[in-house]
Amino acid sequence: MAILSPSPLTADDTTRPARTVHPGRAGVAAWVTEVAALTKPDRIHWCTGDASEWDLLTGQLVADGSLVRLDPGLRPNSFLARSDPRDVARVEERTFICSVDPDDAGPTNNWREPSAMKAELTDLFDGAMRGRTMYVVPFSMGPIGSPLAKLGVQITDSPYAVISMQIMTRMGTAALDEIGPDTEWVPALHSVGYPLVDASGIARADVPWPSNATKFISHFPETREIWSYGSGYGGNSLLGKKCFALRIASVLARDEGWLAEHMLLVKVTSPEGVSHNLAAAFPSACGKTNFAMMRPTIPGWKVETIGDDIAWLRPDAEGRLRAINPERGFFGVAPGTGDSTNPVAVATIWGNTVFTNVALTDDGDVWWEGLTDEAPEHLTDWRGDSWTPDSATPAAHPNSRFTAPADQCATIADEWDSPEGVVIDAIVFGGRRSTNIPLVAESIDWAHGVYMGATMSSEQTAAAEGTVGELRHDPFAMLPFCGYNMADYWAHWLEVGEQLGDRAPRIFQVNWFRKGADGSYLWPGFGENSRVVEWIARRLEDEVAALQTPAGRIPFEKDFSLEGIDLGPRDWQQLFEVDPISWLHESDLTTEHFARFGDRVPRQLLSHLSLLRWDLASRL
Ligand code: SAT
Ligand code: MN
Repeated sequence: MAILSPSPLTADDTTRPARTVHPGRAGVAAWVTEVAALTKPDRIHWCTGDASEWDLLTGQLVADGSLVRLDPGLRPNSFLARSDPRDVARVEERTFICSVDPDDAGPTNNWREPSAMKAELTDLFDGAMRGRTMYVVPFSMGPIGSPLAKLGVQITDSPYAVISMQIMTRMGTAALDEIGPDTEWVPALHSVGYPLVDASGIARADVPWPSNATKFISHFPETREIWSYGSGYGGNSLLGKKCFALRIASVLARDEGWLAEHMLLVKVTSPEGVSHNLAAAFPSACGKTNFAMMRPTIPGWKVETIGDDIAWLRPDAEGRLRAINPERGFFGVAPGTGDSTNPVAVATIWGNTVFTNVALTDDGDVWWEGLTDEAPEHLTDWRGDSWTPDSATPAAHPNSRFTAPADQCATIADEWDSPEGVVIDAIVFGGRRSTNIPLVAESIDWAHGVYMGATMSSEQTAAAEGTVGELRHDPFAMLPFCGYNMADYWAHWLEVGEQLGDRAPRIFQVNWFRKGADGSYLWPGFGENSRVVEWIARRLEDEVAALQTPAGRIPFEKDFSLEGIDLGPRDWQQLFEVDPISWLHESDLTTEHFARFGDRVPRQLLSHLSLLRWDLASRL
């Protein structure tokens, strides 16, 4: 296996605060002792990650009323958790990047001074685990032993977080065994902030979903530490996911010359048997999971899943970009996942799945809006209340989730857990845009691709016809997940591209959501998106030419498979139209977007913007 560890591109250790948590196995032991002295749990449990531990913890959670065991005949080894209604999602306004210099967090992150944040958190963590078990969860992001993997240890007082980490990561003894005398690992400290005994020894009863009104999801990029307090939900408590694999990993990646991205990974195979691997970033609610599990409608094409949320990409010894999915499970949004939208996901969660905040059927299975066309006559909703189709509120919370092992996915690619990862041939950026952005466009070069990523945006609501609606920029779909200054992150992308040179993957932009003059969607989406994937693959094979426009290189209609869908010539024209007035208006918004980052915006992006304006103005 030949994986290059490139020389650091921007490492500058001079201003970094010293690590207080030390590398290696001895560092783990010392940190566990230190955290136990602070949080004062009754017991410490070192997680092994084996099946008996799963049975023990799920059994305890069922016995104390924190989990409902689903009917084993319908959904074997599967459970339902109902969270506190005040703890149902990531809390972006309570998420902090605690870099020494506030400019290193940048304008898109909340910032706190690291030592002040540590002091405040230390007070909160003092005694936070009284009366509870403290779990030590060693984990590997990426296949155990992969040169692209990274190790972490989560300490948590939430057994729900433990079983979720067991699905989502390679967790337990195998991960701990990877930590040698000098191995770097990321400490990730978590408490729900609900001690069962107070400082004066007075006990209180537990609740099914303990949490605290005070929440902090804090990241210390220089010392590579995570401290999360007060929430038991999703990305707030499964610290391997967004906290480590994106926010901290993006900083590691900057310093070590690779990329930690909010991207799905798929392997696409043509009828001729030629395969390409794609990494794709989409803001939320743009069909990312559906893309990761796409069922092509065009004959002979195959799309296989490698990852649905996060990709780590690193130049290899041959100078190509290789990627792994650092996770080993899916933490998917349940509502809207059904046989008509994503049959692969529905099949994946047949068993061994933890559901959170979905509805319970009377026969002990789960349901949510969109699972079937018709709702059952009676359900228990996500709050635990009786529900019928006449009820005024949804049965499942809109952010209700399934947590399921990736290897249960019928379309999982053989390479999904290969330690050396897969070579990436194309990177795709998406968004929800009723105007301007074509169905598909290829970037002119890497820098233009970075411009496409940096200006990615989605519309909140339907835009007025023919104009640009209210755009929310979500660069690279990393807005809440980049652990450092977003403009520095763009510069890092440009540097990685320079390093890859002509071995760099090609970059494309897609938009399934463009609307016609009559306000209706022009493109059918879902499995029909395989037609776009086909064109991308044909471009990678240099089989088809493309037409250069200010939006990038777009397909010629003759090269694009349209057989079997109802798309008129006018629709095609509207899907790819580049209206100079609307584009000039959008470039004004891009100017405002870039202005937020002051003089840290890379020169190449600014010069692309000026050239674009020039080109558009000449078309008026
Ligand atoms: O809760 S998670 O951060 O894991 C999922 C999400 O909000 O995207
Ligand atoms: Mn995500």
